[in-house]
Amino acid sequence: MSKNLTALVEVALFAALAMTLSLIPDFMSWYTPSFGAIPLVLISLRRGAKYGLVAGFIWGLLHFVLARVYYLSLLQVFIEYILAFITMGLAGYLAPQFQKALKEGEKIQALALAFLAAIFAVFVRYLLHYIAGVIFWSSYAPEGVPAYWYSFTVNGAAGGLTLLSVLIVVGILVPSNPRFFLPTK
Ligand code: 218
Repeated sequence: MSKNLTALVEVALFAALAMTLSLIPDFMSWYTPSFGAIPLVLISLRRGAKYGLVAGFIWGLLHFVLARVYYLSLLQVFIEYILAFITMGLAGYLAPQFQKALKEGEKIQALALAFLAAIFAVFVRYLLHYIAGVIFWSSYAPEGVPAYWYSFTVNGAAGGLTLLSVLIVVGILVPSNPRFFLPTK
């Protein structure tokens, strides 16, 4: 298989894995972490931003296939199920520096870059959910709670827990299995 095709097959597999993890937990709560962010950051650090953004796009599209889209308006769905999921691939923009550090045995620097990539991607994604929360989800806020605060608590909790789960896995995988992040083809 050509390098391109190998990377694309991986992207499809990791997007599918992300969607599978998105089904946990199976009850509705906007406070829960998005475990699908874990494979998304991993494939982005392995293959770079171009493939990471494609993986994020597929992950978002799979929500439509499985009828897991919460629809309030067209713009809300575009922001939260297309844009927000694509942005998880932004982690891949640090992949070249991260992989260079790994190859040169700069373990601490590599880990720091991987963490930074994860923080950046999760932050941008949940910033989009925060903005959508203020604009579109304010009617779900409890009596007397302002929209900006309601959205901050919901998306801050979910974003924080999502980031924590990604950092734990990245923190284990980078030192223990650096070769995952250095594809040979
Ligand atoms: C305050 C609030 N409630 C709900 C949402 C919708 N939201 C939040 C996080 C993640 C996702 C994507 C599917 O997992 C969605 C639709 C919000 N933005 N704000």
